[in-house]
Amino acid sequence: MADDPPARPEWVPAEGAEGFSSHVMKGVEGGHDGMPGSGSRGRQGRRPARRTRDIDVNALREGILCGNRTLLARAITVVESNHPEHQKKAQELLDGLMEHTGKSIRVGITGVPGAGKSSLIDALGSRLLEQEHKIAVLAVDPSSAVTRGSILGDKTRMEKLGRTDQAFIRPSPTGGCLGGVARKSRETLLLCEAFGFDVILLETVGVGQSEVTVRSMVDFFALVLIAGAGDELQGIKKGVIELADGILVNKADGENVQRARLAKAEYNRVLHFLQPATEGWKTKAQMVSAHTGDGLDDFWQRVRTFREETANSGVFQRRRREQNLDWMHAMLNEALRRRFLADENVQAHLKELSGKVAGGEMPPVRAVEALIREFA
Ligand SMILES: Nc1nc2c(ncn2[C@@H]2O[C@H](COP(=O)(O)OP(=O)(O)OP(=O)(O)O)[C@@H](O)[C@H]2O)c(=O)[nH]1
Ligand SMILES: [Mg+2]
Repeated sequence: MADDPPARPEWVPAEGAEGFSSHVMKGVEGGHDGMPGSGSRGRQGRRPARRTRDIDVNALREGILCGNRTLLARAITVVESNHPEHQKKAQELLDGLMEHTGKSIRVGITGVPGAGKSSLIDALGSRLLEQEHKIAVLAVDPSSAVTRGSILGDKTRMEKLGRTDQAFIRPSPTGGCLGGVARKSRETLLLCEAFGFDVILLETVGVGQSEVTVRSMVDFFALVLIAGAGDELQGIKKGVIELADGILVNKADGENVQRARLAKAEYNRVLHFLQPATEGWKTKAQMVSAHTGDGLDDFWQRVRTFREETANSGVFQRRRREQNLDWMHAMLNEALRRRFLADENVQAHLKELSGKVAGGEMPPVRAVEALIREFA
């Protein structure tokens, strides 16, 4: 679109710090997913890529470790870049920061659009700031690659957090598909930990696969529901409830309190019959209101108890280890797949074999065997 304005931050807080979460990038139109070598960047409406030789990994590392927000934001931009050279720099940077990561509590917040996730994060985050916590909020929204996601809404719905420079809010990276977005979000999370944020809140919209992905990045996973909408309307499947360590029945204020109470009882009844998401932990539903703040202290107390109990039982550490390994395997799968499909011999035969499989002339397994022989 020739008349598109040049991409630039769509929103900066009143004080306009450069390191703020204001870099909203235009969606990516291709099919790439942010992995190295995965196709071209969308050209239109992008700022020119930062030149690779301008990226000083040591300076970024030092900057992050001494709390420089501008350099943190710059490092995240490098992590989010799809450029293979930037990717290399990003990995070098992460390598040098790993020993400083892992010390936060990672909390995922999911729920259907409009359930009040951003409002809850704003209200809860503001309370936690008063308790001397350092808060980073990351959005994980695969659809943002196309639609720019909900961050445009979030700028108004995280008003309190957005006003203070004690909190850091980062919109969802664009990535083309969930895998790309997930990698970027994970790496951004690590940068935020190295920076010193001790509470990381990840918001994701509860439709499709993104909640499973966010579950695999966090320690405590909260599901936000609203009373009276009916399970079907909320698109909530039993499987999603089974991922949750806590259910928040939000908007329990005004005339809605009674309905929220009924919903809470109903969810607690359902939870009774389900497998808990975390070994040894009993998932419960509770009422909250982002508007009045009711229930937020209770919720945070639950998160703290969860952390204490699972750390004592070793479940906390075990989950983190498993998450790291799962991540490695996911990236290994992706890298192998990419290398395989880029192989000349594979490419030479793929079309013909695909035609045979599609036409029912060859069983898929034989085609796969033939392609793997070509690769080897
Ligand atoms: N009455 C009431 N309204 C609320 C409460 N929390 C959020 N809302 C309203 O619900 C609407 C949606 O809130 P958001 O916080 O943007 O919801 P969200 O889940 O982040 O939405 P998406 O990011 O678009 O998925 C807004 O109009 C809020 O003012 C609450 O506790 N009580
Ligand atoms: Mg939101």
